Amino acid sequence: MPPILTSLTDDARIAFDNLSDRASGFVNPTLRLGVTGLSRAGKTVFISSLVHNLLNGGRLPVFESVRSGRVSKIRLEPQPDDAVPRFQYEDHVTALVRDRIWPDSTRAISQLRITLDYESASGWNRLFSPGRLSIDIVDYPGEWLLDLPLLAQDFRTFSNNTAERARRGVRAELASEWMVLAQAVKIEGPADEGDARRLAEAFTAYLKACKSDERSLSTLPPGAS
Ligand SMILES: Nc1nc2c(ncn2[C@@H]2O[C@H](COP(=O)(O)OP(=O)(O)OP(=O)(O)O)[C@@H](O)[C@H]2O)c(=O)[nH]1
Ligand SMILES: [Mg+2]
Repeated sequence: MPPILTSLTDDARIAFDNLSDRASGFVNPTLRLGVTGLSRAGKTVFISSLVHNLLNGGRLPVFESVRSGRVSKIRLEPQPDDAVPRFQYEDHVTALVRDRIWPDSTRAISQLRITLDYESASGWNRLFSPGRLSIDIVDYPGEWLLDLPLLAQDFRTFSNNTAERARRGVRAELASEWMVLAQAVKIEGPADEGDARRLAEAFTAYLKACKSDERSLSTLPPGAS
């Protein structure tokens, strides 16, 4: 069979399969939705709030299919990846709605599956069974975004950049203890575990100070935890 005909036949077969799958209710497409933004951008609050509104019939004026009543059922389902923890939606909502506290900064990736039953906007598709869409929403620590530029740096470049930044502006004040220790270390002398530990602790304290500083220093390298 010539290739064009083969592909036409394949397309027709796939279309037929889709149609019959759809008719028998087997089609359950899945969307994976990553919510991205720097640390403290509001990802965790946004996901908790969106899911809470979807599950409880909240006002979502720009979500046309919900507003027009085409979405008939919305529920949480077990998220499909065993290797990824579940987004602790219930804990976040309890903290936000009952305890009135904001979530802690996210420490690890997590995922939540929400499944919607809907009626298609197209009259033709409405002839078949209702549509069903699963959305896997992924939350992760915004801090990870700042690690991406590290891929392009070797350790020496990273160290030089970090030391240079620590000498400038507000950071100079917060980094002073680490800088004093670092300058006192005899680089040519024998390696000393005690020195290494003290330097690591001072560097961590500097990063933590940047993080909690009200002047909000957001572009931190890894190591604050
Ligand atoms: N007023 C108001 N403040 C918000 C809202 N969403 C987030 N915030 C504030 O922004 C902070 C960060 O929100 P999170 O949702 O934890 O931010 P995140 O993007 O998940 O941050 P990481 O987990 O560190 O990546 C909260 O602690 C609140 O102070 C909102 O809808 N309204
Ligand atoms: Mg978060």
